[in-house]
Amino acid sequence: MGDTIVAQATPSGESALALIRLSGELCLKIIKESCGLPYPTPRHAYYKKYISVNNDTIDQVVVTYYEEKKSFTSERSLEITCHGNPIIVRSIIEDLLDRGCRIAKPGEFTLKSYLNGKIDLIQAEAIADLIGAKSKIAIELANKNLNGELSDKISRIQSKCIEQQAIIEAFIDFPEDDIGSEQTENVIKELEKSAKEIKSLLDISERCDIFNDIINVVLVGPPNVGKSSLFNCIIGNERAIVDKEAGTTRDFIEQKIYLGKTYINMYDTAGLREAKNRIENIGISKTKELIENSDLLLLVLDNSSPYPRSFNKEIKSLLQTNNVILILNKTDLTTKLDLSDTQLNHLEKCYSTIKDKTSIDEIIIKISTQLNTLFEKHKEFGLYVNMRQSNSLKASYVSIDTCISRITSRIDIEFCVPDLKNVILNLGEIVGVKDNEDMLDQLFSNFCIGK
Ligand SMILES: Nc1nc2c(ncn2[C@@H]2O[C@H](COP(=O)(O)OP(=O)(O)OP(=O)(O)O)[C@@H](O)[C@H]2O)c(=O)[nH]1
Ligand SMILES: [Mg+2]
Repeated sequence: MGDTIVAQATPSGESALALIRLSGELCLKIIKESCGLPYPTPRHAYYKKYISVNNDTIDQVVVTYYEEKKSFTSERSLEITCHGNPIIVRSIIEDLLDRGCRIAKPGEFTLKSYLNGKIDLIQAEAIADLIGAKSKIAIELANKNLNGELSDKISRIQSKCIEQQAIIEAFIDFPEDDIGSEQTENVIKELEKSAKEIKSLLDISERCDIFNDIINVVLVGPPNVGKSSLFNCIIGNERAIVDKEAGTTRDFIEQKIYLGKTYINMYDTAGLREAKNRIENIGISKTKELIENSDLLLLVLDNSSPYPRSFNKEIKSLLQTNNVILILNKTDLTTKLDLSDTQLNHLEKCYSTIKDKTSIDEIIIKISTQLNTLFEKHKEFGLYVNMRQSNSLKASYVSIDTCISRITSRIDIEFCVPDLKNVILNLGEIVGVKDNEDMLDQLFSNFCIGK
């Protein structure tokens, strides 16, 4: 009999309710003995007292039983919803351990589901992606993978390659067939089609990084232009120190916020200038690192001061990224800024003053519109391909390319079968391998406990 595993599926800490999840043979015995339900109707929610092995009532719970083959893991499963007090959760889990269960490893429920053939590897990964998604579009794409869209596409390419392998093997077995025949041309055509499809999935994977990482939005500009003031207004909290003295912010400040349809990391940074102070210079180097890793820059200038010519040498690095919003701040004061003979003049401008909330709201709308365009570009591809999947795609692309060259050049044609087998194997690995324990351990260890 395999182990029966248990874990809290909801985050720890106080909450209205908490969910404890079990999978394994002992589930039926446990629901009978702890909740007095010897013959539970599967998928029926029962409101019961949970009684411990020592006959103490731990809590009033809602318990649901799932029969074998019809649960997420394909094993007998139980879901116990108790009140979200960590002491209650702990008491129930300790009681379940006394009854013979063991604590689940990270991702073990999903691993069981995969090993028992309920989902493939792409779908297992999609579950982790869905939980960790930082934006609505990332959720949408993870859901598509969970529904099997990517798996279907890869399986279709794989079946086509298997068909072509059979045809090529027939050529080799019956060499009297003319190798230059129409049939050979068809094989090349079919393989080229598959190669193109693999390539297009690879192209998608290169643009998928945005879904793995949180978006970085960085406020930059000369000192004293109002970056920290704007930062505080955007995040809705007086986090950063604001002062009339230039060079106030030295170490950058980071705040995670939900804006538009995504989580972003918003950064306030040290003003860029030729500083004499050593610590300020360290801050400025950090600002430059953040600029390099940014997805969107909010370049702030003071609309009430003449353009600082010394800022020109900073501009080159700032404009290397395509995503810049130019904010002209302090519009409540008299305009003295003139950008007409600067490289910034062509940028779309956004006017603001911290004294007018509407102007701040407009900046927020601009940021979310810009982020949405960034995402929409990715959404067009309609699918999500992660790094592991992309590595296997790369390997299959190399093999299919070699295979096509061998057939086209009519040399070493018998060696193209191992190439094609490699393609098929690598595509198969994307959807699932069951005999690579190290790979599975590594993949599922990134999951949270209880999933
Ligand atoms: N009148 C006016 N003053 C502003 C506005 N925004 C900021 N200030 C003032 O400008 C001064 C500098 O503001 P900060 O937000 O500290 O500027 P900063 O760009 O973060 O400056 P450093 O950290 O030194 O690079 C402060 O005295 C603010 O009160 C604005 O829209 N209008
Ligand atoms: Mg500042």
